Amino acid sequence: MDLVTIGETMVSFVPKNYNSLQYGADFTMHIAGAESNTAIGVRKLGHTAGWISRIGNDEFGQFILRMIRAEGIDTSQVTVDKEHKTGLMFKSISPSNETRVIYYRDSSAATYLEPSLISESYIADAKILHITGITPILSNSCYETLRYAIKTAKSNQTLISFDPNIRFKLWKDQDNSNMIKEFISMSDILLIGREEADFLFHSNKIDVIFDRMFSSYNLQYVAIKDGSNGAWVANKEQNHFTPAVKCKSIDSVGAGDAFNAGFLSGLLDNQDLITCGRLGGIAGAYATTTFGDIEGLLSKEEMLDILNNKTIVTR
Ligand code: KDG
Repeated sequence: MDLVTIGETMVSFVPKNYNSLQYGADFTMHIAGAESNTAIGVRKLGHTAGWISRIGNDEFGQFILRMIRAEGIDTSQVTVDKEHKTGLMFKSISPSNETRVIYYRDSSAATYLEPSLISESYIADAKILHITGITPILSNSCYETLRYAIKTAKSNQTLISFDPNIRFKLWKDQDNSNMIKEFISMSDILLIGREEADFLFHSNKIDVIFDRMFSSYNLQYVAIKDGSNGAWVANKEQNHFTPAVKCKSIDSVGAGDAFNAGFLSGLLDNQDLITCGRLGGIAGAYATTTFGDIEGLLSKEEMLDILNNKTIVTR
């Protein structure tokens, strides 16, 4: 596989209207998982990808599996948990278009991922292992699973890509910064949100943040994603700003995962740093044009048309 990832995917219920949910809503069913979002994005851009997870023995689990398989992701490493249910989440969209997320995922099947479920050869054969800071927060066994996968990746030259994806709703009252930093210290590629970078590296100046990142950790590549303001991409020698791509944005959830997919697909294709940043920026922007996390992910053909400013004939 070009990319292998580990994490929870939930069924995401997206309301058709902009009411507060206390007044009721009609919902459409989607899938949402930062890791599977990135895997699907990479796959759509022409690479192979596998998703390691655990789902409940229920219809929601089957829905997730069917959707992810339909995108061409390898799901051979997904296990079914007969005792615990698939996690769910609900989106609530305010009239000003702000999306809120409500989780129903405590003790979900995915929180019972454990190191014994990880195949050493599956990780060893991958070019990139992509993980996020959501998974280790879910449970101690999830934390241990990631540490085991990273250890395996490291002894087999599999690159480790990490997105902190800080979800304060999951942190509850605990400060998990040190755990996130522990994962950064084990990573080769760091894909991080601007606010997360400011928070973890105690500065709001990009140059200071890059200095702190590259001097404290053994990172090869970093991307700092700042939503509609653009992104910065860097390696040890250089950093570049990538302006944001203009598009009709309706829901920003999933944009960071799509950016990761664009950036990582560029690395897999041996593109230069600036092109990787542009691929990330385009993928991230188009992901915001739909209410689901994956529906706005671009195919390779669409991506190349946009990258090359080709006029798209629609009729
Ligand atoms: O990045 C978007 C995802 O984070 C979200 O849709 C679902 O994985 C998810 C989470 O844990 O919040």
